[in-house]
Order: sequence, then structure tokens, then C-alpha cells
Amino acid sequence: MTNLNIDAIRKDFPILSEQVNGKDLVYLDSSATSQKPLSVIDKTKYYYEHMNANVHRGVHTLGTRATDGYENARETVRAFINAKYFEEIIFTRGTTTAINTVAQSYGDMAVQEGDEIVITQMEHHANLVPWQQLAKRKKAVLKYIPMEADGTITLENVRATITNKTKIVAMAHVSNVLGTINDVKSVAQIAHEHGAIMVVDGAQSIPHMKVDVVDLDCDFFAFSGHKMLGPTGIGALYGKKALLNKMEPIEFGGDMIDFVGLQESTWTELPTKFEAGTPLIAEAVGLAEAINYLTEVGMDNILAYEHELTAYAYEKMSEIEGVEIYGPAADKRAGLITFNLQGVHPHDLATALDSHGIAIRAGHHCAQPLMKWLNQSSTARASFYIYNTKDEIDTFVQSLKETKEFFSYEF
Ligand code: 7TS
Repeated sequence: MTNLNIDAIRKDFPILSEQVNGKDLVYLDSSATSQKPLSVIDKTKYYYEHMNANVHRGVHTLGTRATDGYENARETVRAFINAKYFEEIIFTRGTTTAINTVAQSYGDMAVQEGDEIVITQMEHHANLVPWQQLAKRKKAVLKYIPMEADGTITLENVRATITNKTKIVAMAHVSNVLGTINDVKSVAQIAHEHGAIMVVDGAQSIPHMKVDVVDLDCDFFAFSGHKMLGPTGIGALYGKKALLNKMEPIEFGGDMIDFVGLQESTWTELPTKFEAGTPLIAEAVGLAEAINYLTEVGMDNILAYEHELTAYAYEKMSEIEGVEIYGPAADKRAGLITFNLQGVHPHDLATALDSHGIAIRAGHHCAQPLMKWLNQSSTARASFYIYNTKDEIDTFVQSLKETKEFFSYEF
């Protein structure tokens, strides 16, 4: 049983008291975006009320407060993922921007015609399309590591796919559809043995488990703040300093320059070299507060509690005839369950559940190649976070049963 006081945690999230269609909200869509605790909402408000100015410019007091808030947030992120240097943390708009930065900057520098980029078919489009585009620009080969029937990847297949022509391996730490937890640490080691770099899409892992980039020994790690209790519009790219130093910026303008002449310019130091323009100041301050919250609850407690919830939901859902669950067994997956209910389109299901106050996601989950692999055009997904309860799962499972009954009368 969990050590967490979930009732107390739930009180920290004002939105959980919402009524939806006359019912208590049951929010099971945290993989899309998490809800925000009052401390994050308050801190963002506090920033605008007491700290707001542009950063790295003014000598006035508010300028200093804003700069300190922003740079302290960078230090909070650094410590949270155990990066060695603050220069290795680049604030971005989110995972998508972080991966695109690597694909354009590192990719354009390091990948030549005939080289290989290795990914998997379980990637979110954000960790697939940028590599497709890079492969096209460079006439490189985009290779996919085969998946097992349960949506996992074996290290044997990783070894069989990565070759000495491979320059980049990019993989989700946790799949947003299958819930698969990939052994990215071992994959990074194999990539390095072949002289390739390892890019980890951490969008679905960092909200739910301890991430240590030094231990993983990945070269880049991308994530979004909004899935980890933080504000929308902010995320980060971790990159090893030696690599980031060699890379060219992909955006140019204010802040990121050192000297600007009429025809030529030079770039400033890391991390600002990759942060052109006025950055996401209030958002970074809010993200740091979210990290404080997560740290206080404890990442190991979060992982253990979500594991308990997921195992419970998996078992209850498996008992319903006509429910097909995709991905690995409950003990091998993160806190989400993607499924279909036979005879009911996922959008109809999500609409029916919404009428019961239950929020789930339906669609292709920005993973069309994975839908192809599953042989499904669309699926439904319930995803969990620290504020969810077994009672909510009971409500959800009961509503699934009622929806099944309702639609079976129609056929
Ligand atoms: N990578 C993974 C594994 C994701 O799950 C997502 C978002 C992204 C990248 C992109 O993150 P963004 O913050 O830049 O948009 N995933 C989802 C999802 O599963 N449902 O909505 C968004």
C-alpha cells in the first residue's frame, strides 16, 4: 500500500473539485496533460505580481528578480535530472521543440548520406517526424527496431538494428500509447558502442519516475513541463555539454548572440545560445515549483502508487468481455492503459464517458505508425497520476460496463 496521503494531494488540485456534466470530474487524461497544484498556479501568479520583467537585460530590481527566478528554475531542473552542469539545460517550448532542436542542429551536423537513424514504431510523432525529415534532408536511412507482440523491445533486436553506420538512436523512455518502459540505459550503451548518440524522449517518463541523465548516459533528454504538473508552453532539452558546444543554434535573434556585425555574427555561451528571444520566464518559474512539488511527494512514491493503480485498473478492465488492452502486462508498464471496447468506436466511448464526468483520450494519440502496427485506426486511453484513486477507477470501470450495455442494445 502507498505511503501517500492521496486525499491531501487531491486537495492541492483545485480542478479536481469541478463538476462535469453534473458529475464529479474523474480525470484520466494526464498523459495528454497533467492537472496543476495550487502551488504552481500561485507561483505563476506571484511571478506576475512581484517579479515580472525581461531577463538578462535590465539592471533594475525587477529585472534581477525575473533573471534570478528564471536561472534558479534552470538549477532546479538540473538538480532534478542530476545533470552535471547548468549549461546542459536548455529551456524549450516542450518535448517537440527539444527534439526538433536536436534533429536540426545535431542531425544536420552529424548525419551524412547513407548514415542511419534508428527509432521505434512506438514513437510519438514528435520523436518520429523530425527524424524522417532529417533522413530526407540528408538522404539517410530511417530504421525501426522491431517490436515484440506485447509492444516491448528486446536488446537483441536493438543490437541487430544498430550498426556502425548509425549516427542517432532516438527512443521514448515510456510509450504514450503502450505504456512500455524502454531500457534506454542499455540502448544508450549499445548506441555508444557503435559511435552513435542516444536521444531519449522523456515526455512520459519524467512525470512519473526518477530520471538521472548521468546514470542513463543519454546524450539528449527531452521533456515537457505540462505533463509533470507544470505550466503549458515550457519544457527542456538536456544535452551533454561537449555536444551542445559543437552544435549550431537553430533560432537566431536577441539574447543568443555575442557580437553582431553587418554580415556576420557570433553566438553567446551555453545555454543562452539555444534560447533566442525573450524566454518562457513565468513558465520556467512555474515548472520549478512543479518540480518542488514532485520532489516533496517523492518520485519513488509516485511510481509505486501509479503502479498499484495501474495494476488495479488493468485487472478490472480485463474482466470486461470485449475490452482489448494493448501493450505489456501490468507489471511491465507505466501508468496508462490503451484499449478498445469491441463494437464501440473510441470517440463514442470517450463521449459516453464524458457524460459521466470521466475524461479519457481517444484517437491515434499522435502515433499513427503505432496504430498501423496495432492494426487499429483509433484507440481509447486512460492515464493515471498521483491524484487518481481506486474509487475513480471503479467509477470508470462501471461506466465502461454501462457504455458497453448501452451500445450492445443498438446492435
Ligand atoms: N513524446 C511523447 C512520448 C508524448 O507522449 C508527447 C505528448 C510528446 C512527445 C509531445 O509533447 P509536447 O508537450 O511537445 O506536445 N503526448 C501526448 C499524448 O499522449 N496525448 O496528448 C499529448
